[in-house]
Amino acid sequence: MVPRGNFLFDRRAQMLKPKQLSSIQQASIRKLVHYAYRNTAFYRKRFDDAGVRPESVKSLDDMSKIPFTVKTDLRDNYPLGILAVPLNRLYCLHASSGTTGKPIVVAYTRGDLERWSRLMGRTFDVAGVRKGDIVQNMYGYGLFTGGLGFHYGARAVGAIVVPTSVGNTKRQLMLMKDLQTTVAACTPSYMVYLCEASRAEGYEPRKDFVLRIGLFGAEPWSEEARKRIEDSFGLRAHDCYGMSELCGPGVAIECEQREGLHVWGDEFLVETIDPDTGEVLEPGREGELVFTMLSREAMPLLRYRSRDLSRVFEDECACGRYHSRIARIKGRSDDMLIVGGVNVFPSQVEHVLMNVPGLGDQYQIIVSHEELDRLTVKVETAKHRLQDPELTKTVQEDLYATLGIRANVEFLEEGTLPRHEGKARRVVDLRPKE
Ligand code: DLL
Repeated sequence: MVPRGNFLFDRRAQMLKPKQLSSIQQASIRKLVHYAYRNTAFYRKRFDDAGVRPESVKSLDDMSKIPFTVKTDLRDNYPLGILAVPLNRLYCLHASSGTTGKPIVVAYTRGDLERWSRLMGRTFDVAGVRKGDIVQNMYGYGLFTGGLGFHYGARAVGAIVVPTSVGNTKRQLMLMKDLQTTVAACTPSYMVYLCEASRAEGYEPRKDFVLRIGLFGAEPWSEEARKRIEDSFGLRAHDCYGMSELCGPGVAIECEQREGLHVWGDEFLVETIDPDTGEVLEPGREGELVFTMLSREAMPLLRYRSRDLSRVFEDECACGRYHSRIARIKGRSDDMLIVGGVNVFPSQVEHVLMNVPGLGDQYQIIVSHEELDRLTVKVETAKHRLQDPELTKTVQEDLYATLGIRANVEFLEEGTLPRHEGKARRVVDLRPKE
């Protein structure tokens, strides 16, 4: 039996009051702006070009004076162009999982690594992981921040970490049963796949496994996927958010209320902007999240445009924490498909498909162009329903109601579509590139 109780790792930071949070942020932002200006040629030039003196940023009200940093700034300064410390102060490097071109390299000093471990410790703690829990860490170990990030978090709270990394599904399931794993950490799409794979391997997930907590993130997922995972395994699933540029996972986590993800306000400032105009939006309005990491040493990042779309809310959470929350990520603005002029997020398609009884968990979205843009949704179902006109009609109508465009629907036999071990790639865009 796992020991329970009010452990509260890093309690003081978790329970900071609004006034304390805002005074930390006010003091940190002034320090950070000077630090970045003094120690990086990149920010010195960025500020000078914008005609902003570091001393003019006196408080949070002056945030909008600070120019944005974007992904291409990091690419253009590959590999270590925004470094604010000499090389001999670095402890570790990671890199983003970019699919095209050069990756983004992220550098950590010893202090940065300690801070990241502490943030991950809070992530585990908030989700209820305790000393004695057995954590099967199925995020990829390597350049990707998922594997080591979750490893450090498990170590921080004193849980037992099993570093299985990605893949080898049969062995994952065997160890999950034999070691009596209590915490699963992986991408939500892989966990959905584990539901299917465990049954195919003859396991009865609720009987054979004793999972009680899931830490899922690194990609958008839906409430319906959460329900499928929870119903299959009888665990409680928490959404975890982060990105390589901001240290990795550990930026935001759902508490037991699961009404948004708390962003640790003593380390991150979060704003929402209109992705087209850059205008700062009021809390509650949907837009692109922009992050400033307040005490990063190796690689300061000011007002970093995440491309992730969400909302920020600052009202009190029933859990008693005052760190503001972001809503579940809707998707990345650069993952948004424009099909015949209509905006389509892959997460909306998942939401529809997972609500139709009789469909499998795996799907693919194909966009093609034959005179007009065409959207085809391929989804797996049972053999006897492959030609079911009623099912086709239901899926088409539900997709139309949600997306506002007509989609072709193709049913495929179970086991046909590719399975993913890390981040799922659901979209195939066959349109000619301009
Ligand atoms: O995915 C870090 C991470 C690892 C987060 C494990 C959570 C768990 P990157 O590979 O740099 O880092 O990808 C960052 O993934 O900008 C989002 O678009 C997406 N993402 C991350 N977490 C979530 C989430 C890691 N909970 C990019 N929901 C981010 C939706 C997410 N999208």
